[in-house]
Amino acid sequence: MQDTIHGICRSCAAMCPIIVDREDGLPTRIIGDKHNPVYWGYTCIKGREMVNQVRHPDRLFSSIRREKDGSFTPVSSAQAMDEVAQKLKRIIDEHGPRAVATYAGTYIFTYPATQPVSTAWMNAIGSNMMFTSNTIDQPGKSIAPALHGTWQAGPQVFDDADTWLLVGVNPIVAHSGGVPNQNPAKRLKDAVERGMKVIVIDPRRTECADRAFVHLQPKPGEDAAILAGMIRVILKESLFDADFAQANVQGMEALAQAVEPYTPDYVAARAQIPADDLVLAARTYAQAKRGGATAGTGPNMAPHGNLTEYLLLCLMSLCGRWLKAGERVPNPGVLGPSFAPRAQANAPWPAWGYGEKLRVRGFTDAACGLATSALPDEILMPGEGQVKALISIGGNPLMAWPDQNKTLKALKALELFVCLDIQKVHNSCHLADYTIACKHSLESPAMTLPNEMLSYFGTGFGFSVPYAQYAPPAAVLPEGADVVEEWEFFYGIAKRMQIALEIKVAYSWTTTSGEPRRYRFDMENKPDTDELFAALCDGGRVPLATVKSEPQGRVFEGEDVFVEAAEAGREARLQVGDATMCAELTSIAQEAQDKDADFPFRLISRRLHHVMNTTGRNNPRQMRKQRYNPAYMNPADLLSLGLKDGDEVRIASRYGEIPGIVEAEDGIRSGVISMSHCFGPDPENPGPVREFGSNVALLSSVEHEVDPYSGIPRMSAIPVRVLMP
Ligand SMILES: Nc1nc2c(c(=O)[nH]1)N[C@H]1C(S)=C(S)[C@@H](COP(=O)(O)OP(=O)(O)OC[C@H]3O[C@@H](n4cnc5c(=O)[nH]c(N)nc54)[C@H](O)[C@@H]3O)O[C@H]1N2
Ligand SMILES: Nc1nc2c(c(=O)[nH]1)N[C@H]1C(S)=C(S)[C@@H](COP(=O)(O)OP(=O)(O)OC[C@H]3O[C@@H](n4cnc5c(=O)[nH]c(N)nc54)[C@H](O)[C@@H]3O)O[C@H]1N2
Ligand code: SF4
Ligand SMILES: [Mo]
Repeated sequence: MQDTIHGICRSCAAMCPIIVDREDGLPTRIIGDKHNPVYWGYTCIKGREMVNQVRHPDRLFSSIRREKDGSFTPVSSAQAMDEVAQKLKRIIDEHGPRAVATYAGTYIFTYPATQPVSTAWMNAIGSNMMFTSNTIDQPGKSIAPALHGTWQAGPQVFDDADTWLLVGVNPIVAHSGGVPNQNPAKRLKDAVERGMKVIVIDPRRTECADRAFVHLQPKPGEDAAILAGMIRVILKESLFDADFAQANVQGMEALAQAVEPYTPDYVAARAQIPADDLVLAARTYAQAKRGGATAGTGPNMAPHGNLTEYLLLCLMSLCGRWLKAGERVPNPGVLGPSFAPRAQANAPWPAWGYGEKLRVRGFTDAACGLATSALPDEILMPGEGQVKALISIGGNPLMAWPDQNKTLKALKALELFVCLDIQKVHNSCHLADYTIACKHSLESPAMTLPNEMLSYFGTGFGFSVPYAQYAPPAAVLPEGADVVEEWEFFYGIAKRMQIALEIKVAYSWTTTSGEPRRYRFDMENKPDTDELFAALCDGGRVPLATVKSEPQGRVFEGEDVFVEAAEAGREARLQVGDATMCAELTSIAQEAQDKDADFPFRLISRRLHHVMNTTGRNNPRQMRKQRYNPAYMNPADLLSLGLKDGDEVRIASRYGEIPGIVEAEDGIRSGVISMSHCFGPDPENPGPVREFGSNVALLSSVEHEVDPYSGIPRMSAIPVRVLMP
């Protein structure tokens, strides 16, 4: 039987609405929904190719256990949970709950129930050792607001802004934010056509830079200096919003002092950009009426990521880029709670130095979470508190974590390693004692709550209109399939360990005041995913049932909500002169400029359109142009090294060396190599670079050049040299 239903793509955080053609319940074609008012029919190859992912030969429809000889045996999910629960109990009895850690990777975000239930389970066993990919991604996005404070009413939105600053973020390819992730290419094009002046800071002429009014193409890793330079121009020329600053901002003198060394000429020389362009960027940003600013993975993975994110917030606050009293609230909430904010600051809060203490390199819990880069050493280092068991949830530690050699050693040292995955590819699952076969995103209900809550993550994230969608499963399972949702695994092992689960904090509850909410699980009768969705949406502005009744998704307008004036006597201010950040600015201005002379190139991070980190690499249709991750370089650099497209080189940093296949890309500045992550062969079973690509994580060290709070190592702007094979 053929039919067509509405669905939600969950291959990335954009959560595009899709139309799924099916044959007997099995997807045969996925296209965008051109009638959707927010996405206008957008999809990408990663989403459309899910038709080849649900029944891919690598797909797991049964959990697997790795035997002592390295072979794999299929086991039922019930048996896998029995055995895992038993082993966990023993580990906790012998070593205490801290010996158990979780790592949440990419595929936790689009599954609303996973994070609350896995956290409830960790709370129940008494372990704080919860790690996520956030601390190897954009940890500055969580650290900076803690140091600066937040604006209750949120930022001005992209839709009516006349300037927008994108720093090392490329939403046209990544659909991650910066430009809201609903059809970002069209959004950016339309905005420029209506007069928006886009400013891009990126060493590469990206798809977004093609639309820029000013494109600063700096030496990588100089973003903090560039933003300090822009702030200095704005302060010197009095281009800031004096009324807003007077009422809501503190620390202006400290900031002015810290940016003083960053004259246009100094920044131009450091970052190797024209001084006039820097001044133009500063004036363009400050003189526009409305605007926003977003940084992405590029600067967050380069040194000084927290500072870059912090200076962006300072720039926003100096220019009053926040919603003011009396303005209409663009998104008053749909599945999440009603949002009726005031035009006032929330004071800064501690960014680090509390909660769980790690045994390595002095890390504590922090606004971004625990340092994932320290987890391998927490596993390898003997002594009290040593981590013995790790559960990876929709992640791929072996391919994604910095310093692959150490990661490999650590994963092999575990007493119990469990991966929750949909497929078994040449990756972490090969090392896992149990791989729990999970439902594909098309096989379970979906809703857009995570994307809605993303607006709290940064400027240019989430929905700027009250849009929502709920979709029932869009693909049936084959007969005999034994797959679980990630949250069901945690429920299952909790039940076997005879512990009760309770959700105490859910991201969708955090903005409500009054009585704290709780969701206590019935440990006898398992709830279903829809019941959990209902609990997470409890208190939402629009009932989940209403959203369910419109399966194609829509904008749920209600009565207009306006930002209210600040409470009388409100004292909280946005802090632009944080002492740690100002001291970091001062020290950057003093650092030697020639310390990397032996490493003349800088290797930077990038996303590839056709794959999502490691996901998609086993689909020949997604890899039809290239099977590997090219080392993209400026054509003149290739010429001067005597290289041509397709030649193999070696790329060496201070900490490691990888092979690379070079390819010319006109838009890359000279001296830069742009290369994507999550490639490379199984390190224990090396294969040809033209087949597997190479793993750039081998170029980073988790011991040197790491951020003191998030632990993120230098994963972009890495000093490297090019060697002939
Ligand atoms: N050097 C360097 N390192 C990096 C980066 C970089 O730019 N440079 N980027 C960093 C960033 S931003 C991130 S977020 C991390 C990514 O780090 P991870 O999240 O650890 O890596 P992924 O490859 O995204 O892992 C996804 C895994 O989930 C599986 N999967 C796919 N779909 C599903 C599903 O629906 N359910 C479940 N349960 N599993 C599924 C895939 O098979 C795969 O094994 O890597 C980081 N590492
Ligand atoms: N197609 C696709 N989409 C994805 C992913 C994917 O793998 N493929 N991954 C997803 C994930 S996990 C994430 S976190 C997001 C990330 O989303 P983004 O942060 O937008 O990631 P990129 O597209 O790599 O954009 C980062 C940009 O930073 C630039 N850059 C690198 N180093 C520097 C630097 O030192 N300074 C400056 N100014 N720029 C620099 C790079 O040239 C690149 O253009 O994307 C998500 N979306
Ligand atoms: S942008 Fe993301 S959500 Fe949209 S179709 Fe592509 S993978 Fe799916
Ligand atoms: Mo990421």
